[in-house]
Amino acid sequence: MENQNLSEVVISQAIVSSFMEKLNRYLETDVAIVGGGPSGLVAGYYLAKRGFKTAIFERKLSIGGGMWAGAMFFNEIVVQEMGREILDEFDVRYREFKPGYYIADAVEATTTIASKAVKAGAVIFNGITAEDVVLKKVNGQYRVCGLVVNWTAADVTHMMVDPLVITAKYVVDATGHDANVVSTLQRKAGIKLNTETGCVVGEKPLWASVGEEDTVKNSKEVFPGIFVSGMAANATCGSHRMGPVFGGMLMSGKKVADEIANRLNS
Ligand code: 48F
Repeated sequence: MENQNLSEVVISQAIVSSFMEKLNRYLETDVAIVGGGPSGLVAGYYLAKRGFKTAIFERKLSIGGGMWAGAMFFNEIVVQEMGREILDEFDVRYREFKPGYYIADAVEATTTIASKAVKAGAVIFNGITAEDVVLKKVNGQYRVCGLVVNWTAADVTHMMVDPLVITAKYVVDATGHDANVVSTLQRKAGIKLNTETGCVVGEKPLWASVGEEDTVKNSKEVFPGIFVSGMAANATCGSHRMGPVFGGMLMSGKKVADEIANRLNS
């Protein structure tokens, strides 16, 4: 076979035009999810599968958040009975370790869940950080209406570069332990959140069973237009971390997707 005479210009044109077309398409979206960890990816999958225009913004190059490394780099994850239906839905292989405790390869779980989310139609923008939200008065009430995003590279190097805006009917804070988006919203706007104290309560020390139950319970709309999921839900509402057990994370993403889908359909 003859060597293809490659044009560097065509290669660059393909990337630039294709990315711009994608970004343009998602400047207005149904749901903007911040964080491509397990809860964000699962939420993205269920929303996209239902036909909603869904974008996931991940500040790192790699998606998967805390799921790649299992625990202390032992790259296996534990999923309890509660999350087994999600492993089945995504075709992640697992085996029973003890009754009610399932073990899966962390890399298979991460790559398979991410792949299914993308194939369902969720578009992932990696290397992009959500630095703020769009907050407007709609019918006399403040509401989150989108995200303010910038290249992570600009953020890390503290370059003064103005951001772009993604408008969204709903935003999901799936940023993990820091609950970055909701914390920024509260700090800047001083608004009252739907939590016990009206503020971001903060994460409590590790308690696996309570943390796992709560992460699903706490996955909800905490201010008009913004939901929290996964560890961000517990950090926002003041519950425990749970360590390397992932059923709650996965179910939390599904719950948020179900609730947003109901709102968008009503
Ligand atoms: O931390 P992460 O995996 O969140 P999660 O989905 O899952 C938590 C578990 O991994 C684990 C646990 C389970 O037992 O406790 O920690 O709740 O993923 C959060 C993702 O959000 C990204 C971050 O890089 C990570 O991939 N992220 C955080 N802040 C931003 C962000 C931001 N401002 N903009 C974009 N991405």
